[in-house]
Amino acid sequence: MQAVILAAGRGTRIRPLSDSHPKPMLPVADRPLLAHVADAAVEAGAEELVFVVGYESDTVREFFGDSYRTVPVLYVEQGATDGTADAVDTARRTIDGDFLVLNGDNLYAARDVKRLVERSPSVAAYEVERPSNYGVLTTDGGVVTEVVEKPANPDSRMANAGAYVFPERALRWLEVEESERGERELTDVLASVADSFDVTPVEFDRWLDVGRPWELLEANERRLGRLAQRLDGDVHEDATVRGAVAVEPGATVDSGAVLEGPVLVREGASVGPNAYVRGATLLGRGVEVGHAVEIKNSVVMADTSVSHLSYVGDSVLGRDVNFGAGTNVANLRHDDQSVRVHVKGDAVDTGRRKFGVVVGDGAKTGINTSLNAGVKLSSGATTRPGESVTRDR
Ligand code: TTP
Repeated sequence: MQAVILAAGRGTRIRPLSDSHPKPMLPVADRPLLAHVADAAVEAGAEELVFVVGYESDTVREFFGDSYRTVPVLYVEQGATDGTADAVDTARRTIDGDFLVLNGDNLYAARDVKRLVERSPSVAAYEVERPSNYGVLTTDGGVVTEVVEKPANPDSRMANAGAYVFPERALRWLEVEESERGERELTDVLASVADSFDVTPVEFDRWLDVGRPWELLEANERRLGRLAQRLDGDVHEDATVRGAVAVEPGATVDSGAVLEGPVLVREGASVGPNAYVRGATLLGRGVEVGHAVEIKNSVVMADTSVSHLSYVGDSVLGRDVNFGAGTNVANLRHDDQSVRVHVKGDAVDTGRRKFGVVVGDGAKTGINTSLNAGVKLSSGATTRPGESVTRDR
């Protein structure tokens, strides 16, 4: 069976992290999010991976090449990102037989995807707290009868998790009308499939849709939670390592540093003397953590530098960021309410009591900058020495 993996989106809600990288290529533990999706597809038995790409597609092509874990890889380029049904339509000519569809920005458990493939035709269902925010699956006698978008009075708590195994005939039903948000959506294709076939809802145990910055942090928390201790890099004998800490070859951890897992220190990264890095934290390739810096529960992408005496907590830092000495991140509000982050102009509740900042590629802070909880710095932004930043910039 072929797996069609949708990875053409612009990732507007996760900006600035997607300013120069497609969202599916953002790091989750030791590889891009999209590679976790590809892994799930391969482990579920996919015999070919068809990536639908568009925005910044070269990054995807360079990473996967023409095969992944011995499975052949094809790419189709979606011109305008007109929706998930349009994305599959782009791949139509390459599809032969029943096919699996996965979102390139969702974290799946391979065993769930495997069950989906075994029960074809099928759709992934996931139990959610607030079904009225989702497309809700209505079932009768174990088959899907309807998908109702954002119902006021939902029939169940089973959300459409956006993973499907469609029969080849579904290719005839891709020309659906535009939805309210102006996109041609696979949900509407599912409705046509369900009219002619018995579509089985397969309840997924684990599922995470990575749309916004704090969901990338959560994806990392989940996957770093699977780390085992592996000290292949150069760890000073006076450093302390507790729990699931992985230090890749070519990474260094200096004297007096304390690492409490889960922590992944990627190739070429360095942790300075007396630094304190605690879980769940990813230090990407080439990251430099200075003397007496504390980093907690954060994603720090490649080639970023956090200079001496800084604190970073519950944050996502892009690539090539430079935090000047003494930069401090707040990650908790005085009123103990959960932290809000602006997404496309609206203040959105992250649902997290602790959340720090989101920093775009190449941003630089002056020494002794204070960054308030929930602040976003755009790519290339700068702050002045001693500045206290309480609004996005
Ligand atoms: P979305 O998360 O709905 O869209 P997006 O990734 O562009 O993000 P945002 O809403 O923040 O701008 O898309 C779900 C998946 O489908 C995702 O993996 C991207 C993919 N996709 C396509 O491949 N083509 C498309 O036209 C659309 C809309 C999405």
